Amino acid sequence: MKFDVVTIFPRMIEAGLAEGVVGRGIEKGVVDVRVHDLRAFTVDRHRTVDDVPYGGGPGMVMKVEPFVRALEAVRAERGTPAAVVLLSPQGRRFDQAEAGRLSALGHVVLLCGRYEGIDERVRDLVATEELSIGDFVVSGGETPALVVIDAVSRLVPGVVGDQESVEQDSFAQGILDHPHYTRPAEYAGRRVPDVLLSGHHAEVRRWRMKQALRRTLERRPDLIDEGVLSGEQLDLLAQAADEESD
Ligand code: 4FV
Repeated sequence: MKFDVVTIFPRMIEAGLAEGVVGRGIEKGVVDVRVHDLRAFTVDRHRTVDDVPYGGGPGMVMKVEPFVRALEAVRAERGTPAAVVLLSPQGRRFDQAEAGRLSALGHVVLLCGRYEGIDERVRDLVATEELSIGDFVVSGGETPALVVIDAVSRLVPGVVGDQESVEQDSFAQGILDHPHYTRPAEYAGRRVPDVLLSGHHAEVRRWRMKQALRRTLERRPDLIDEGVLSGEQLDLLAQAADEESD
């Protein structure tokens, strides 16, 4: 999986990718991230990437020309990407399904904004799509870009050691994750559920599925799509619902 990130803060991206499974995925060469400093695509000696907004108002707007030149350079150096994603609050909501879609594209460019916003012509001339990591405002597109790279890279075979754990991730099955426990078996008077100490793998699997469904029902009923649940899951969901109502 290839990523090209265009930003005025390259070190923020490099630092965010230096550790953990994504960092190891990059070391293993399974994920290939190239970071491009937007200022390298300016032509004035002040390396200007922003300017005052037409129509007045607070703050600054990022100029279109540096982004256009940056994309030309990415195409020349790395080939034509399958998608050029602008990270912004105006984008489509990024979620696990979007991560899956991007992970199948092979080569994605991520454009990071700063200041009040980006000249609209970047959307028309450079970006092929726009993604938001949520209905809140952060100070730049770098953190959203790191969120996208992390979530997508985990789906690239060979990045997460145990692929099974990716399949069991929250949302991978469209529902929330089940509770997890490790030693000690008792802490502050709280014992680990006996079923997890029983060694009965089938009962453990059913308990975990039921807990995941119960938690989803409680916290994110919007995620429950009975159409995709198996017969067993529907039974467990009904049991969880009954227990909720008791
Ligand atoms: C954002 C988001 C986000 C808006 C102006 C950066 C900021 C500043 N990006 N999902 N939420 N971006 O808040 O993607 O340029």
